[in-house]
Amino acid sequence: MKNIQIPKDSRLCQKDFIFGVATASFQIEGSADSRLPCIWDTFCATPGKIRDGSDGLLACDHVNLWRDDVKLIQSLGVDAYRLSISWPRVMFADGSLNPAGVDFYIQLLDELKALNIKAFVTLYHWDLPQHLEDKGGWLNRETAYLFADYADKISQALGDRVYSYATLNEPFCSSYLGYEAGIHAPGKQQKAWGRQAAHHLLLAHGLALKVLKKNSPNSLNGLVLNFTPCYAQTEDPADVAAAQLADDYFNQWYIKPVLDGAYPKSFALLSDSDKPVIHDGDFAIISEPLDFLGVNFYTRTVYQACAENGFAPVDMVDAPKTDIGWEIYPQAFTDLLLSLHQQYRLPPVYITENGAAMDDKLQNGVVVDEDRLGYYQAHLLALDSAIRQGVRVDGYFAWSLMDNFEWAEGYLKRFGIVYVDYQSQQRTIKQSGLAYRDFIQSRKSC
Ligand code: IFM
Repeated sequence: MKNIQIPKDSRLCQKDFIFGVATASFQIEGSADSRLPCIWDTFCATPGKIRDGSDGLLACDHVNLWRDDVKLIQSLGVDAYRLSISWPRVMFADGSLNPAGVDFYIQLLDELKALNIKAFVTLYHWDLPQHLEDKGGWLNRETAYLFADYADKISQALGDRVYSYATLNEPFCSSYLGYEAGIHAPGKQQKAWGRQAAHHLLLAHGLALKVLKKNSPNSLNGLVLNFTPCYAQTEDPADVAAAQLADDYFNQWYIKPVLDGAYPKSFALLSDSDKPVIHDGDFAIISEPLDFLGVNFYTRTVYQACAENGFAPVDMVDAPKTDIGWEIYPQAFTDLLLSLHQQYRLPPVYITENGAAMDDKLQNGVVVDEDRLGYYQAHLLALDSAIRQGVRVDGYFAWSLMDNFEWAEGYLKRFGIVYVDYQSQQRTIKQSGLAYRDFIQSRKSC
């Protein structure tokens, strides 16, 4: 297969449907010396935390190569580029803006604007300044207010350059993986900490969203959440209840407070010592109306009942998987969008991340990643199906523009539609990237 084929009458083929590519600051920028240290610098420097022992000091050297990278983005013919701003690059520890860091993003955004590429900017994609972690990080309520202050200052500085702001990327990962499971920075491990960090992240989102709406009323201002739909292994009521519980814990926990102003009912199952401290008025802040919801989707998880925990994931041994071990199950993408549409009054949705890690090989100057191309083909059709069934989706971003630092996996997993040779920093558009480009191009000429 060499092409992406979507029926011509699909919403995805309309010219105002936005197609883009996405990255995040710590994963591509490098030049750690020109910003303050963040929690991922510390985590990378802790032996055993990153599978290949790597770090983000150079990454894709985007801070130096950004002009070429913007040309690369332009060559893909996309409508939009989703990037994140590094909080520790644009702010000093005293809370004032760092002019050099701000200038980097201003130049980048100006270049995108000159090329008519819409900028989707995320303010927090996990790189918390280390000096804030030293004061408790997301366990400290004050961090939420400092985040709103950062949102205020940076959005004023960036003026009208930003088409869309997302406050946070995937608060599930920052809170659960970072403070409960301990497999992401800052590597803390306690259920109560995960729940408290989640609450403070949601609070930070609500506070910052209000600020963004004031400072940048013409931008689409919202939040990006990741969803891993939960399926029961069997129809046995115990397995069904287990999947439901897991869904509450991993998915609904982050969307329900934002859209309904409350945690899921299973909040009541938490022991008192695991319940987060919630102040009067928090839910009113957290449920500030969104202009858009960003949905990140990669895979699903199947659950069975488990006496100890309530739910336990089942390894789908024979299922097709990506190189990171995630099951390829596009039907879950359709199911997810339909279930969100049924459960909530959704604002317009953008698919802010979707993609696959594959074991790519650069041979004779080309990367033949038919497996990734197949993933995109199947997931775009799954998206088309959800839209045909009534879900409003206005855009789609491939994760990722290019291979980059994949968190605890280091550089071992490649998610890009562009291959990065980390020795030479040479970029090569993979077959999937060429197909994505050709599909976008064909749509424009309809
Ligand atoms: O690379 C990450 C990204 O930073 C957040 N969403 C999931 C991607 C793949 O793991």
